[in-house]
Amino acid sequence: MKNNSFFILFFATVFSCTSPSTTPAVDSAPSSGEAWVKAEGKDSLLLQTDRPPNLETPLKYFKLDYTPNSVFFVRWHLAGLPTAIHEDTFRLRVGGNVKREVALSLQDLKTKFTPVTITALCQCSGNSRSFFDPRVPGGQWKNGAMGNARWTGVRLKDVLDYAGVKSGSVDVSFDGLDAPPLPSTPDFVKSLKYDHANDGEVMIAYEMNGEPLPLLNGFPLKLVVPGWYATYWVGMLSDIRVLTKPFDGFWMTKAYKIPRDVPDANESPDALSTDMEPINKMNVRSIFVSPEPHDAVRAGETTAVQGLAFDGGDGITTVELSSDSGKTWLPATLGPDLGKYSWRRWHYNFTPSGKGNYILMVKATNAKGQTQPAHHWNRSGYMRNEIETLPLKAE
Ligand SMILES: Nc1nc2c(c(=O)[nH]1)N[C@H]1C(S)=C(S)[C@@H](COP(=O)(O)O)O[C@H]1N2
Ligand SMILES: [Mo]
Repeated sequence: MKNNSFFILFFATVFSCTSPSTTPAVDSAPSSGEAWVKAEGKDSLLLQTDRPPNLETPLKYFKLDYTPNSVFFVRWHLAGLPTAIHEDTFRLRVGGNVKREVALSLQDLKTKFTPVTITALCQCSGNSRSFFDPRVPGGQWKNGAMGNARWTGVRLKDVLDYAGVKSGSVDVSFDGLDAPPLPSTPDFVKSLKYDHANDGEVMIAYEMNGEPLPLLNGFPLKLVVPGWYATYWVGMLSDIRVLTKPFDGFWMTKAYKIPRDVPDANESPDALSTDMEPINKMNVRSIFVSPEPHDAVRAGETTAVQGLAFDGGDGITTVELSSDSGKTWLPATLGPDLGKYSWRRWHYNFTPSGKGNYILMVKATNAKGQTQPAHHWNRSGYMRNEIETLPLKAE
């Protein structure tokens, strides 16, 4: 039995501007104005909200290929979270347009189906929203609303086959054990088109980086939708329904909508789109991880710059940097390819010729030739992928 509490403030220490005490492998000082929180089962994370728990991963952990479970970001919409889930009595129900409704125990999932493992980036649609200009409402995440992990579990397709999907199926919906605190708030339920759900890649994970999922990341089961934004990665997954009509729940029809057929959902504040569709595949993006903005570097000496690049699964082919406002671009060295749904680390040696202020820019391109816009904005602060800049001071 997992018996963790979600009421972070009663069980955790919130502290401002002090260094976290854990994980010495990658160190850097927290910036001013940040609140750190140590939730049950987690090391220190950046606090967004405590009820429901929304916690951000500090940038320094992105120097690692895989994001440790102890510092993996946390994002819940509804404050009604179970404080304990019993492994023995938990059941995953599959119903709707199927030949037989089934209720699977964790043991059933681990023994009746072939296990699969995939490395995939789990990125919140609102990652980096705090950098939008003009500012937009919503969780003011920096770059830490994402993490890269090895997910182990079973193919959703195998579970659907086991229940025997009947003809006429169009959508599949996914619900978790979290519940609205008030009946007026709609329950968090997401859906995928049946063909997507049945593609053999979408999976039900019971392990993350070789361990059971932390309760705060959706123990005991999380839907993994490789290449798609994390809003579809339903945690504490308990109910799957195969539907003969398009799913019309709030979290698909009202929330998480983007302008239809607009590259990167990039819109102008003066001309908002009226034709909207549900958010879906991740776009091409790259970020700086180290040094951090305004860090001092040495004039005439080489600074090792590193960061991350990722997309929705077509694969990053090049990452380039510019130190002259985008007039010329030079390639970065790509790190190991951990799979097409993983992020890819990159390295670049930068030598400032003399003292003064520098601004580096980074952009990635994928196998489809898709790259990043110079400016990016939309009203919801989703899918940020503007070419990022890093200000540095050479001394
Ligand atoms: N049951 C449930 N699953 C959920 C959510 C939620 O509120 N409830 N939030 C989604 C969103 S928007 C994100 S970004 C990811 C976050 O996953 P994490 O908490 O493991 O980081 O969970 C997704 N799955
Ligand atoms: Mo999210």
